[in-house]
Amino acid sequence: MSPRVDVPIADLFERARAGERRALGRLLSYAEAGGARADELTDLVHPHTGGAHVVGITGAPGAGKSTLTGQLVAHADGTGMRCAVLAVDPSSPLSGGAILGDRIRMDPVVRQGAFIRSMATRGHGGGLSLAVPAAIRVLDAVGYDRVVVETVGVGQIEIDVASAADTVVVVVTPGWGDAVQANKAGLLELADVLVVNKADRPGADDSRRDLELMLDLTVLGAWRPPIVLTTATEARGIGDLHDTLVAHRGFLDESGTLPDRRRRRARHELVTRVEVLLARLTRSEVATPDGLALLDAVAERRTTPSAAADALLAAVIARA
Ligand SMILES: Nc1nc2c(ncn2[C@@H]2O[C@H](COP(=O)(O)OP(=O)(O)OP(=O)(O)O)[C@@H](O)[C@H]2O)c(=O)[nH]1
Ligand SMILES: [Mg+2]
Repeated sequence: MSPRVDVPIADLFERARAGERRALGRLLSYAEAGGARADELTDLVHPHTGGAHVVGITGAPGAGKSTLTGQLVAHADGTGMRCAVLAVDPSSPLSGGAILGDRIRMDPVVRQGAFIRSMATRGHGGGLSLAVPAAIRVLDAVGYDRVVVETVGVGQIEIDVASAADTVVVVVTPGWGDAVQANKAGLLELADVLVVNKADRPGADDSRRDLELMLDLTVLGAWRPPIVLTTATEARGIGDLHDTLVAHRGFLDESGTLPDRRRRRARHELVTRVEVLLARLTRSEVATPDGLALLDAVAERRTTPSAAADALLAAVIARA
């Protein structure tokens, strides 16, 4: 039994850039685990990022996101585009089952030799909110042309992924309910491209019309999200979707929107980082003798919660 050698991150990065998948896998584990190693990694790869087109794919559970992702990556690969997939599931702990399910549905991805990685709730404070952008950055830096991030359309992680993506694809299925739900959840506001998947089922054209109506009622910028009909299981509409993604990327470049998006991404990531940092410092400060004294003072009503919070914040800032 040989002890696990601690390879420097810079060496792993060089090996990953040269196409070594195991090295890339280790880097992603560091990104996922967070902490000092993840920060070191982020600092190392940051100058090498910006080349990949980051595509977020979201939508209700079971809408066909993984099947669609598989087909999309297979198609892109056929055009000579190298893709990596990050499958993010905030609802389940990482299990063999989840990975296996994704791998089967993304069979075309695996067959093409594209890189696929699953991420679940495991991770550091702030968890996926920091781990996802960190992992995207690694995949970008090692030279993938397109990084596809699949997430289930619920909750905060959606906002995180949308902020990290250049292009956000929202997937709905035929039936009025799905489009309305997506609208209510605020997903339509995030969308750059809308997909009605399972177009083999009745009602796909109705869904398209419903979405057009919702878009008519939305204040849009220079880009009106195109609506693409797909049947992922039969690889139909995939070429259209691919072309639409390429067109959106072109729009971002030509309209000068890309720097705005990247600034928005930086803002979101920085704010999240500081929030996570402050939360950690606050929890440790409250466990110090001074912190405990503050808790007693509030509990015994010798001071007010807001005065105690101000005192705690001052102590955290003094220590930071
Ligand atoms: N009829 C039909 N079924 C589809 C289509 N696309 C996907 N499915 C099926 O829908 C089911 C869910 O597909 P997935 O690709 O796992 O959907 P998902 O959105 O990734 O699901 P979660 O990640 O669990 O949220 C599977 O049984 C697919 O075979 C389609 O275009 N038509
Ligand atoms: Mg899926």
